[in-house]
Amino acid sequence: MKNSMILMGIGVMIILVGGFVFVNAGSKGVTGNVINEGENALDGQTQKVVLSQDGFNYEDVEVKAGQPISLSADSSVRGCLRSVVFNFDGKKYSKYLQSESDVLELPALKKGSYTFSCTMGMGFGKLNVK
Ligand SMILES: [Cu+2]
Repeated sequence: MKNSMILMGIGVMIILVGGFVFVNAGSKGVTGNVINEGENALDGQTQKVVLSQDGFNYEDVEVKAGQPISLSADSSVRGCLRSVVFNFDGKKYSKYLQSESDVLELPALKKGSYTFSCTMGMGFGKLNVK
């Protein structure tokens, strides 16, 4: 009798824990950082943008307006260009993107063309927001 109660308790626990994990995983797919490439990004989602180097500068990148940006740099970006700085309305956003997994979070932007550079002001790039 006692054993079956314990077993039932364990069963309920497993269902609760399982349900929690399931719900958690489910919500992750909806509200987490669902990342899409540029134009395919859906409303409210973070867009992933990967910087590349082009000569002494950055290749221009294009993003959608009104959605936060998650920016990283691929292996073509070398030296001081791995340290980027953006200036939006007098607010600075800067990070040293040491590896390809380092990310600089940028806010949602209005349409326009924004210039950015390495923190030394040597290499430049254009962020086109459409
Ligand atoms: Cu530089």
